[in-house]
Amino acid sequence: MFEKIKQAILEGEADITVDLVKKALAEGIDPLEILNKGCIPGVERAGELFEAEEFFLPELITAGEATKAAMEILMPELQNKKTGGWQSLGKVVIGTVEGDMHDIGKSIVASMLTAAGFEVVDLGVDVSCQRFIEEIKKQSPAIVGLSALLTSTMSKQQEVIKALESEGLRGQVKVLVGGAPVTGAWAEKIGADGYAEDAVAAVKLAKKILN
Ligand code: B1M
Repeated sequence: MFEKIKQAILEGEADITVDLVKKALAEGIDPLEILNKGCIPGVERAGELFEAEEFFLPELITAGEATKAAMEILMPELQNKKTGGWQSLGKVVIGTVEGDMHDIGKSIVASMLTAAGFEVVDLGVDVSCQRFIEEIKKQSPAIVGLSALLTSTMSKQQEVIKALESEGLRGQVKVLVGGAPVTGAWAEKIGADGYAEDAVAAVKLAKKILN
């Protein structure tokens, strides 16, 4: 089943992907397992083929769209894991930085944080530094999460941290960074409070940071 989902994503077949994901859920397979063993390997393989120039942009786009279609089914399932008597662990404002349109990983992180009990405000993609600052002032989150998927947009994470400092807000909010090109060394260099390599690590780190 996971292999079929991966293949459907690689072929950019959104409808087939959705059918397979629904079938997997009906068979009782854990939504996180479907994501981690079917969807993510599919879209990542598309990236490898794009890098190797075996895939072109339209194929990368359709693989991304098929993944997003699958996520529309899987994300509510992941969030439903939230238990009754819910009490927020803290508010998180999250977004993909300016100039960057990649939203799949950021949305997974947002959903997993929600499932873990955080109150998440997802600002979407291509979020300017100014917008982050405005939302931090408005929402007073405990954590701001900055996602970057392009080496050329990583510097925007640093820009937000600098703006938080110049606005006198840095002491009020913890900064969590992530995204494929981001590393722990980069997080340390720019003065972030933490770096997580995936959504599970992001949840652990968010809990740790707030302790
Ligand atoms: Co883009 N793209 N893309 N792309 N794309 C990459 C990132 C790339 C590595 C592909 C490649 O060449 N191998 C490459 C970047 C090279 C670089 O800068 N180092 C690349 C490029 C070049 C581009 C364009 C420039 C292509 C072009 O136009 N010529 C263009 C840029 C557009 C823009 O943003 N301005 C572009 C466009 C696109 C699509 C629109 C077609 C599509 C995105 C669709 C969408 O998101 N709606 C797309 C896709 C799908 C990819 C790849 C194949 C997959 C990304 C993805 O969704 N991965 C990607 C290759 C790759 O990453 N292997 C690639 C699955 C996802 C679950 O993982 O996003 O890493 P990821 O998120 C993980 C962790 O990183 C972490 O947790 C997530 C869950 O485990 N994480 C965080 C993420 N954010 C976090 C935040 C946190 C903590 C953890 O705290 C706040």
